[in-house]
Amino acid sequence: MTNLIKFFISFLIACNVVNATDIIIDQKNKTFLPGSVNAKVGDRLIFKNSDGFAHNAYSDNEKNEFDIGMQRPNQDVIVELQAPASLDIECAIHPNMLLKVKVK
Ligand SMILES: [Cu+2]
Repeated sequence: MTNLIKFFISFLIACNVVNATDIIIDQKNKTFLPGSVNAKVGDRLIFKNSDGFAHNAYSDNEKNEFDIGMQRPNQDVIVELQAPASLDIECAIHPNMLLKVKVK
């Protein structure tokens, strides 16, 4: 690999880190707020829990698979988005909760 290509790849990686956005997703009254967001690879979802009981968030999408486990009230959990995809994120404790994330 030439040095120019190496430099260019490093530059792209650096740009992605600089442009990464933290997207806050609250969980309140058994609802993800907001209920749908647009994001890009490298962005971070910051899950908050404003309810007085535990929540969860998980994704079965093969490119962005995660399960944050038992999330206690007022606990923050961070998930970095790995690949372009349309995600349906659900709470294992409350099956009616749904968060749609479109990752570009
Ligand atoms: Cu929940």
